[in-house]
Amino acid sequence: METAEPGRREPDTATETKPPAVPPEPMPEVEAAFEEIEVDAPRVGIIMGSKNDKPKMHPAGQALQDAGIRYEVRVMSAHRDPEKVREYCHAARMRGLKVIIAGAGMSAALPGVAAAHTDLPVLGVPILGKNLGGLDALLSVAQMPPGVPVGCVAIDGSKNAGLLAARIINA
Ligand code: AIR
Repeated sequence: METAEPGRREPDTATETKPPAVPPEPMPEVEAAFEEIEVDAPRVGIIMGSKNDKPKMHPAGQALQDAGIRYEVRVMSAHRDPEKVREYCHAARMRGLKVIIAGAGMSAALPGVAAAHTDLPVLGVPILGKNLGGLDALLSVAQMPPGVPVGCVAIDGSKNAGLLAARIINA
C-alpha cells in the first residue's frame, strides 16, 4: 500500500487554479520586420554618378517599365560617395535585385566599382560628357580587368541597358 511521504503534498489538480490567461504580448521586432517586407521589391537597380545623369538614364527605366519589371533609381558617385556605392552593392542581392544598371560620365568608375562589390550582373552605361566625345566614359566602362565583368552598352545607350536587363531577368 502506498503511503504519502510526510511533509510532501500531492498537487490537487481539481482545486488548484491556473494562472489567468494573459493576452500575448505584441512582438514589436517581428511586427517591424514583417512591415519591412517589400512585396513589390524592385528587380533592377539603376544607379548613376550624378543627378545630372538622370535624363540620360531615363530610357533604361522606360524600357524596364515597358517590360513590366520593377526598378529603383539611386544617385551615387564612385568617387564622391564610395561608401554609399559599397553598401548599396553589398546589399543588392539580399534585397532581391537581379541586375544593376550603372551609368556615369567622364572617368566612369561606377559600373566597375559596383561589379567589384556584387556578383550580380552589372550593365554599364557610358555617358557623354563635355569633352572627348564620351570616349573617356566608354573606355572606363569597357576596359574592365579580367575577373570583374561589366557589360558595356553604347555611349548614352541606357535604353539597351534596360532592354538587356529585361532579357537577363526573363532568360
Ligand atoms: N561622375 C561623378 N562621380 C564620378 C564620375 N565619373 C560623373 C557623373 C557625371 C559627370 O561625372 O556620372 O556624368 C559629371 O558630374 P556632375 O555631378 O559634375 O554633373
